[in-house]
Amino acid sequence: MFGTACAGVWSAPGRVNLIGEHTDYNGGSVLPLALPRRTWAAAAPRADGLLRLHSADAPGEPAELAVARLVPGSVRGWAAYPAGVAWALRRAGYGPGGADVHVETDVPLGAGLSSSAALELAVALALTGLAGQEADRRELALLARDAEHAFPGVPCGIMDQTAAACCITGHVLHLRTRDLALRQVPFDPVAHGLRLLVVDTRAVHALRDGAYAARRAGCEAGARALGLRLLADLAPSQLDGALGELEPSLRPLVRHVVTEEVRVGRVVSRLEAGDPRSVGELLTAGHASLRDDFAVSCAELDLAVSAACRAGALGARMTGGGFGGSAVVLTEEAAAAGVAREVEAAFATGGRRPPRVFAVTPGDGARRDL
Ligand code: GAF
Repeated sequence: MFGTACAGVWSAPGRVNLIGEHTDYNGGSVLPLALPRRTWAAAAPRADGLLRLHSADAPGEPAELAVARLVPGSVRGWAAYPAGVAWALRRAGYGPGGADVHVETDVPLGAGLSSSAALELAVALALTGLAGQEADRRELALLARDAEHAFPGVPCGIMDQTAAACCITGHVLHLRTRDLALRQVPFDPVAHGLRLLVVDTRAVHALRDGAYAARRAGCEAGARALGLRLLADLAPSQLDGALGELEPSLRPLVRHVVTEEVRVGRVVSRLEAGDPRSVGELLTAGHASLRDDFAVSCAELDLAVSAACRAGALGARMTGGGFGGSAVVLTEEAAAAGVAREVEAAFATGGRRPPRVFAVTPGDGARRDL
């Protein structure tokens, strides 16, 4: 692409969140795993301070930007993500003067599987790697999160970037977002005769970004009204009393965040006790809370979850921000093919685009490949 050999190839995965949704900007806990699907960044340093960016998914001439002149709002389209990362790294004293970067991915785009964070972390690792720097993974995740706020302008939490940076094979990442304490919790569905399926509904809803920001603002308003710094500071035993103090529109948001935090704790305990089968019911309860209280599900996600459960799955829920995107399903291995068929049949009956259903196992976080 650039007429020079690359100095290295770095990659980072997409993620699926097992449970702990819309808790990561409330100081709560999340439990993502890295997908065995990744974004790769092949890169070479440049001495002239230019960042040239090319993606296999955006054919055409590379974007060409001067790193020192990058400012929020100055880059549009997919290049805003890597440009934002270069900007955030530079402000923190990382990265080379300039670089040529080519990216490719097999993470489904726009499917709620965090292709953005995969791109950000692959590029963050590439740029620090080119400069011979070894940055702390959690710091890189925070810088990538800052980049996403400032450049594409998405007010996301810290889950996706930390998952891309810190997940390891065979585990879910238990991240406490209030202080970024993290623990790797063993999760090997295949060894237990289980399958974890992702259902990419291929539904993308236009209200996605504004509605995400509105939910976040609602949670912050709820915390303020209760005199809390973070909503996750509210103990479950205080929930009923707190709901009585809130204006009606904020009550379901607060209830979701507090009950979701309890569900995450239970899932972690059950996984640590070596009983992954029993987490299914908690996944389905989490979906009901996201659908009824947090109101971030949609017809396609509800259809995927109900069809999977009807076909005998142990549990299912939407995963990620919602309003389209993907669901995650836990099922016995023997029932997995039937569950996938039932979900596909339900979509066909409703005249919807066929969903993509695939099994996943927890993969590796960001790394250097070459
Ligand atoms: C999106 C955001 F990017 C995450 O930070 C998180 O809030 C998630 O939605 C909902 O749990 O993926």
